[in-house]
Order: sequence, then C-alpha cells, then structure tokens
Amino acid sequence: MEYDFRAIETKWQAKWKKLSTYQVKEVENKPKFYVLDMFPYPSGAGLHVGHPLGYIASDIFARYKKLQGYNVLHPMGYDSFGLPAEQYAIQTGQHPAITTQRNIERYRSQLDRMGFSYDWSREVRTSDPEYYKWTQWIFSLIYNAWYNIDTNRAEPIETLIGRFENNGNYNVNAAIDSEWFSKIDRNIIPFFSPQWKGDFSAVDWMSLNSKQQQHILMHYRLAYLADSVVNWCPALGTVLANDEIKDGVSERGGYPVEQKLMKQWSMRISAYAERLLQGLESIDWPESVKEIQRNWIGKSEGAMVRFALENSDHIIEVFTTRPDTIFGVSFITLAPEHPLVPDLTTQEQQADVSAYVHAASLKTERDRQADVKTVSGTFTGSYALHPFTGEKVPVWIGEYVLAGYGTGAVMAVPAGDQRDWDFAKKFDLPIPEIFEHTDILEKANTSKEFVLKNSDFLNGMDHDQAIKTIIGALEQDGKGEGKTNYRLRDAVFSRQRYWGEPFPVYYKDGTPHLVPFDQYPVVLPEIDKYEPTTDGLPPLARSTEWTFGDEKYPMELNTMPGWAGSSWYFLRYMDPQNQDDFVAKDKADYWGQVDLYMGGAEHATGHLLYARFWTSILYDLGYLQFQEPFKKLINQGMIQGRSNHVYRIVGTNKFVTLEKKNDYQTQQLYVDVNIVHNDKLDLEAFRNWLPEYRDAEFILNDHGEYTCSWAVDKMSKRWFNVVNPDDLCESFGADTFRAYEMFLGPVEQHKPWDTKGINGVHNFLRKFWRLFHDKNNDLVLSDNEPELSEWKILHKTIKKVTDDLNRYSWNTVVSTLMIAVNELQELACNKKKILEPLCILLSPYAPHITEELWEKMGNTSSIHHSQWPIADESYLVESEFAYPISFNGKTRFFVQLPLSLSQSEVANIVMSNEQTIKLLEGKEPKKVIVVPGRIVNVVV
Ligand code: ANZ
Repeated sequence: MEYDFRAIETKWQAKWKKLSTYQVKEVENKPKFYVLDMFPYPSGAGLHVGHPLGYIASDIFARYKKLQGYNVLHPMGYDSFGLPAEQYAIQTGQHPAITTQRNIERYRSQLDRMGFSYDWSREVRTSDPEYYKWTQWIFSLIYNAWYNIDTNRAEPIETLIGRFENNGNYNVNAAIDSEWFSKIDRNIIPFFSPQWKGDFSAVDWMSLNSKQQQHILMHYRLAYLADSVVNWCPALGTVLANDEIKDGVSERGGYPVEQKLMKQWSMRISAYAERLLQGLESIDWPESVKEIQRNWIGKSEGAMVRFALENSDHIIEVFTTRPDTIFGVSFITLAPEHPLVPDLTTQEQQADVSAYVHAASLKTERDRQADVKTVSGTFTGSYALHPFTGEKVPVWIGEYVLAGYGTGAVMAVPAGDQRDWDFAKKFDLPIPEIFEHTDILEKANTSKEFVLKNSDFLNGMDHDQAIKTIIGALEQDGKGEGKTNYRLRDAVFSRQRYWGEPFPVYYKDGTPHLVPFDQYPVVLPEIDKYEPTTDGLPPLARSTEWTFGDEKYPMELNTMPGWAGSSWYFLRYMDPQNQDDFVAKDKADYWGQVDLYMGGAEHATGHLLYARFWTSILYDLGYLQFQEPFKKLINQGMIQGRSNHVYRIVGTNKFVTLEKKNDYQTQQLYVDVNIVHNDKLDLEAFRNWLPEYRDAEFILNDHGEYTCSWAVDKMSKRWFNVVNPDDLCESFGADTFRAYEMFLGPVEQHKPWDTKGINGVHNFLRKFWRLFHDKNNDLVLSDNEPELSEWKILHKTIKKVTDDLNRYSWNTVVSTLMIAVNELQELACNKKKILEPLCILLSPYAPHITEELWEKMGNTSSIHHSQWPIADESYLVESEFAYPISFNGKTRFFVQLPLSLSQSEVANIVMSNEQTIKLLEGKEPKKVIVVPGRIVNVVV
C-alpha cells in the first residue's frame, strides 16, 4: 500500500509515547500558551464522533502555537465523580471506582488512537484521593473566609474574628443574609431577644462560648451550613437540581418531588454577583454565553420600601424596580413561604391560607415561574399602611411571588405591572390610574415613557426624575432606600450521594468542625450498599467507621456536588504531582489563565460560573494573580446523528425500499447506520444484525437495491446512529478522521455527521503522500530551487493557513491545503524547499503522516518541535494580470501582462496581438482605453 496509515500511526503513537514528545515543562522567559478541553465524564458508552470535535480543534491549535514557539500546556483528565457510575453501583453492587476505572481505560484508548498531543503525565482525575485532597482543602479555605464589602473581597475569617473581638460587629460590612439574625437558633443563643436586630458588641462576643461564636460565624462564612428550600425526592432519597425535575416529578423514575427545608452546605456566590458580572467584560467568550450568565446573575436596580402594618409591629419590606409607581400601590402580595404569613393570617382566613400554602409547596419554583397564565392567590385578612398616604393596603398571598427573590414580597401596582394587573382583575382589587393619557382598561402599561398623575409630589414627573425623587424621599424619611438586587442565589453544595468528595467536616455536639489538614485526604469510606439507609440518611451513614478521632465524632454524611472538582481542575494540571500545595505559586503564575478553552455550550451557567467564582476566591485570598480562569472560550457545536430507516410491511417480515413504500402499509423502523452505505442497505448485514430479521425479505428498487430514508437526530444508541471514532480511525486513519472532522464546517456550528465525505479527505492525504513519492512508492525529492509559481503556492498557503488559524477558522484550513496540494500536483512539484514547509502546515491536522514524511526527509527531531513557516509577502503581491480585452465594451479574450507596464506599453502589445488584428479586420480603432490592472477597451 502506498500510504500505509495504519503502520504509520501505530509507529508514531508508540514513538511519541516512548520519547515523551508531548511532555511540557515550565521554561522561564519562554512565552506560554494554555489550551484546555473541558474534561469528560467517562461514561460507559465511550466516545462517539461528536465528542472529539472540540478535542481535535484544540489539539490543532495547541500544536500550531507550539510550532510558533510558545510553551504550550495541553492537558487532559477526567471528571470522574458522578451519577451514572453511582447508579450502576446501586443496581449491581459494584464499587463505582471499578466502573469508573474501566470507563477511563476505554476513553484513554480511544483518545490515544486519535493522536492527541496531550501531556498525559499531567492527567488529573477528580475522584483520585490525591486530587480531592485539594478540593477538600479549597473547601476549607472557603469555609474559613468571609466577604468584606468594604474591601470588596474575601478575607480569612480571622480578620472578622479580630474585628468582633475589638468592636463587635459594628461597622462590619459583610455579605450576609439581611435576615440572618432571625435565623439564630435560640436553643444555642437563648439570651438574644426576639427584637434583636443582629448587632453585638465586643463584650457580647467575648461572653459567648465557642459553640455560640461558631453559630454566629456560620452566618458569615463563604461556605456555610443553613436551612435551604430544596427539591426533595423521597423515593430517590435525594435532593434534585432544578433541571432534574420535569413537570413536577423527577426526570428519572417520575417520582413526586417536594419543596423541603433541609440543612445543606451552600456557597455564598451571591457575594460575587457584581464581580462575576463585571468580569464578563474582560473575557473573550461567545456573546450568547455571556448573555446567559448576565441573565442568570440578573442585576436589577430599584429600592427597598418598608410598609408598616395596621395591627402588628412587624414590617413588610418589598424590593421594587419601580419605586416611581408607589402611589399606584393597591395591595401587597407575599410569597406563600413568606415568614410573616402565619402572623398576618387572621382567624377567618386561616383555612384558605393553609390550603393555599400547602398547594404551593408542591410546585417547584421553576414551574411557578414558568406558569404565567394561572392567576391564584388568597387574602391574609391583614392590612399594611401606605408609607406616604397612610391608606390601608390589603396583604395577599400569591404564587407569582417567589420566596427566594428580593424579599419575597411585592408592592403591587396593577397600572404598571401585568401580573399585578391580572391579580387585581381576578380578585376585584382597585387599579389606580397613575399615568397621564394612558388607557389601562385592557392591560397594564409597562413602558417607561410616561408622565405621572395622582402621585402627590411625583405628579408631572417622568420615569427617571420620579425614581430619583422617590428614592430621596424614602431615604430621608427612613421608609426605604435605593437598592441593587441580583437574581443569583447562593449555590447548594451538598448532595446525599456516595460517589463524590467527602466533606472534611465532623460534628462535635452538633457544631461542625474542620478535620485538621494533616489528615487530608479524608477518603471515602467503604460501604456495603450505595443507596440511602432505610431511615433516609445518605449512603455514608452505612459506614460504622465514618467518625472522627478517638471520641468518634460523627462525620458529615453529605458529599460535595459534581461541580466541586471541576471548579479548579485547570489549576491542578499546572502542577499535578505537588504533594504540598494545590499548585505551586510560581507554576500558577507562569501558566496563568487558560488562553483557549474549548467545550460544550451546555455549561454556560453551571461549571463556567462556578469556576469563575472559585478562581475569584483564590485570587482574593492571594493564591492566584488572576480572577478570570478562561480568557477565551469557544463552544464547539453538536454533531448530530444521521439516522437511517427501513420500511416493514405491517404484519410481515418483508421490507420495502423507499421508492415503493407508498404502495404498502408500512411501519418505519430505525436501522443501524453502520450497515447502510450511501443510504443503500447491506441486505446480508441486515439479516445478521438482529435475530428477528434473520429471515427478512426485501422488495427492492428497479436497480436491485434497497434505499433507506434518513433523518437528523441526536446521536444516540437509541437511534442506531452512533458513529464510533475507533471504527473510522481503523478504516481511514486518525489523520483523515481529524482533518475530516474539521472539514465538516465551522467548529461552533451544529451539523449532522455524514461519513460519505470522508473519502475525499482521505484522498487528499494520499495525494499529499504521492507528492513525495514515485510510482514505486520510493521517496523522490528534489533539492532544486523552486520555480516562482511553486514559491507562490507555498507562501499563499502559509499566509492563508496562518490567518485562518489566527481567527479560529479550522475548517477553511483544510480546503486551503487541498487546493495547494492540487496545484503542486499539477506542477509535479517535488521540491524539498516547498514540501518541507507544507508538511509543517499540515502537521497540526495530520500529525502522523507529516511526522513520517519529515523523518523520511532526513530530519532527526520531531516535526512537532519544528518551526511554523512565515509567509514571504513579496511572493504574494501579484506581478501580472490577465487583462480582459474588449471591443466596444464586449470582452473577447484575455492577455496576461506584467503590472509594471505603462498604459502605452499595454496598448502597443494589445494592438500587435494576433487576435486583435483579426478582430479589427484591417480597420483603424478610434480609441484604445487602458485602465491599468483592470481592463483594455478598443473602440472601433
Ligand atoms: C412594583 C412594581 C411596579 C414592579 C411596576 C414592577 C412594575 P426584576 O426586574 O426581575 O428584578 N418582584 C419583586 N420581588 C419579587 C418576587 N420575589 N417575586 C416576583 N416578583 C417580584 O423585577 C423586580 C420587580 O418584580 C419588582 O418591581 C416587583 O414588582 C417584582 F409598575 O414592584 B415591582
């Protein structure tokens, strides 16, 4: 075989491994470039052709940057804690570590087959105790930190304790729940009165015992234990994330889900809302991902307004973005979970309110938000007092108000808010008019173009003016203040599962304490079964050894969520074997931010937000010099499957070809795409595919073939449309596979997989091989000086490939190289001076064939350690032009002429041209017009 890709690829994969070709070390003074892939969860199904799309693109870029002289960090690892291995463990009793290990081996062999330039000596696995030791350490850092709003950064908890000891919490401006004092456990600190608003002095602080102090500190920590409302699924024995619930039941199994208050670890990401928002301006990410994060953070500017109550000392505080509409308030709506609901409910309303609150508790917040049509609510029986008019305002409860946003209470203005308007209509509440010349009979006026009326001192003002005035008035009278609110909530950080990082936390007398660092990693205990206990406790409760110290203090039973390990893995790659530190300072400083991060768009809010959050904390605490982990992000598109169908005649085992299917009553069935070639079914293979088809009969088309129909679906086993990269590497080689995946189209785009085109790319590589060889497959290269035309092809190609890669246009590079190879083939070019640099240009895409040719050309070190060629611009300026020669404006023929000629020289040459003489038929032209570099027109 002329181009024996199997032999070549096997040879070089072994050699690279042996020579550690892709290992990188920190080199002072050499510029660095960090190219990262989102590391995979090693699932049992292995990789299909959609997965490597991003890996191939980033590998090409890493190789390109390396050839340009950068010191490139390009690592790979596994996000190896998580649900599927655990589910499998629950079903089979097998330890999830075993499944995980097996899947990793499968992934590794698939990745190896594709010729990636990963430095495998830097591999990390999140489930490796040597790795999660540092995840636990980062947790301990976050636990031992608080957010100082005055310095606008996280600080060690010691600075807070120091301030408490000197001055209590006076003048401490911390990111903390505004109602934290109402959540103080009176069993722990009995002497704080119910009216206490959270202030304490140094003397107060010093009078508290350690347990009491810890109880207070917990409210300030960046990782804290608190009661939070969670989606609890009793049947599965775990808390579910919002996206694990569909239509109010668990996605898996369809079990009921309840809203439940549970003690959970949380991370105070809300403290970072503004920084996470601002940081987006400094990074080069797809605008769509930034927009998703902006919406998720959800910044709103407005005001807090306090409403006194008619028969109670309590106060209802509302957050509003529209304090300008305050004179249009006709009722107040509380979230069903609002803490004042029990107090404000009058005797007569008791039954209605309880029923309503219970019904609301069965819905998730997401469902409540999504349902804008149903208007429901009930009256509490109590009245608030308008802060300016003193009028009585009824207090209602309504599902449309969410407990976790703002204060969980709204001042309802039917004139300006559609939900309030709908509510008022339904319950026959007043709809006061506050906008001049505006009809609100049919709907609310949500526009901000208006002039106010019936609004006392705001009358005649427009939106901006009214906002300023009212906030001034609220602040002056102590009735409220300007306030910026963020939708971003603190992130729940615990799950009731086995296969995750254990918390380095034990409980002494009910109070959590950190396990001392010298005992990290706190390794997962062995247990007999991986499901919750019969009492509904997490699986770790099954271990009798899950205790701390001689006193056998109980350990935390929850484990960390999936996003713990993935929030910092890019740092560990910088220094994966470090036993003493999560990453050495000098290495973190050297490698710095990830310069190019490739991964799927599905992580827009989860992983990408959490990683930014943790990086900011590590920055604040002095461990890193940057707060944004990923400088540039590219989302690779999804590769969809192209499925094939056959048509079975109903009630038979007979299959009819697509062309004739309308003549019968048929049933469409999916068929394995691997036994269909160009939509023609391999009949024999079909009979052997499934036992039920062994005796299948066929009605063929007029050419004696069976044609399948096709459709684009998600690539999935279920549709039999999974194409495996191993098979393609086996049939065509990894080089072809890599180049073909790029050739499919822009990396960011979703596109259906189609194996058909792969032959074209394979032929391109064969042609490339032939440029170097004669008919006997012997290397024949000439040392002669190339012709001008050959130099031109080379330099034009260098320029285009370089420009394309610089703008991350991976696909166009392949076509550029194809054109170059065709052009050189036409010139029968076998000049070493042309082919050697061309080899380098192709090497990021096709690392094996180029390495082989490189070696054959007599080079002794790897092509991947060579240097990217530079385009010589002097070959790129066109020196000649093919002038269209027209007669009376009609183009008749072309003449190739040097661009350096003057107008009269061009005219002379054209006039003496044979074809001109013929066309003139002896006549004298009236005029010859020459536009240099454009056209020649002969006027007869
Ligand atoms: C009075 C008002 C008048 C409002 C008006 C709007 C228009 P964003 O932009 O999303 O922050 N709101 C406040 N807390 C809420 C909660 N927990 N659940 C549901 N709605 C809540 O929206 C802020 C606005 O949403 C607030 O401004 C409040 O209604 C409502 F003409 O107050 B507004």
